Amino acid sequence: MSLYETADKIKSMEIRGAGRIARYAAQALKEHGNGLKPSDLNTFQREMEKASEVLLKTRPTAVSLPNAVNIVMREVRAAGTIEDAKEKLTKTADSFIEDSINSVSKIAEFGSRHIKDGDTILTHCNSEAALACIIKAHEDGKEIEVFATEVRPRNQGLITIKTLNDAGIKTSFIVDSAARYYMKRVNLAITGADAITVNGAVVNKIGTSQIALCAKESRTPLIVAAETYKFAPKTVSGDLIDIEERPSSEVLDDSILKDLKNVRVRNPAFDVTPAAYIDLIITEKGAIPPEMAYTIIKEYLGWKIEEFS
Ligand code: RUB
Repeated sequence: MSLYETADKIKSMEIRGAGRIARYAAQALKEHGNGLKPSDLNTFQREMEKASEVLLKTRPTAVSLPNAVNIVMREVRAAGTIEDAKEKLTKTADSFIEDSINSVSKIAEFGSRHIKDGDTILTHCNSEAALACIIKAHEDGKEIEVFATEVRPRNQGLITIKTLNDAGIKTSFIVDSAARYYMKRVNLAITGADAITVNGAVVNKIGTSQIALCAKESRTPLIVAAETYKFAPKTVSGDLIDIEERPSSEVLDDSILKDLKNVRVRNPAFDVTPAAYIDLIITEKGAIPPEMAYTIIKEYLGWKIEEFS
């Protein structure tokens, strides 16, 4: 698949979910770079910067995308020759993809420890990391039950219930607005993340913050499962996470909307849950309280004050 095809598929959400987006971006950069036949290193590096821009423009919120691109491009920028650049590009992209897959397994292991026999868990959207924890707990022999939301307007909940069904986990499928109704029956909520800020706020699928509010009200713990590359270094120097607003046609058919002259459809794809509503963030390095987000950014994402001020 060409870099442009990957970019189109990320934009149309055929490739979606923060972890998958990051892995596909790394793979696209690798294949694109190896296919280039530049006359000199500068041209190669310039072409790779352009390719990075194409990927970065696809979706604005999941910070795993710029983090993956930066991890790979750091090596391309530091290379001394074209051969060196291609070798480093291949090596870094491959190891990013491998680490990403291993991270999900590690998160599953850590996450499963926080799930008890008899737990009823609510999950929202379709998160590979969150589902890995739930499936691992089931594989560890714990008797668990899941409530999965529908996730309007793109219905990612359908992918979630299929995965849970195939894993043999008893699941109830509910509309998004039923989250509070069922929260009293749930004793744990687990979601993924598209971005985590320096102050421990979690950006995830729209509706996550409402679920967090209901969870807090009924004293149900909320766990976020997220690889370290979902933490956002730029939030250290005050940058906000851009919240993607998607087309109105995802929510309401244009044929209906065209007669409603005073109506505008709003379709934000993500929202922000403050740290105070989150009990634990499970990363591949271990479980941390949201207040420790800065430590992850500093220790694992190579944040340096000079680079970001
Ligand atoms: C997906 C979403 C997921 C996170 C984490 O949104 O909000 O919860 O990306 O997923 P979209 P993962 O469907 O709009 O991409 O754990 O798989 O990275």
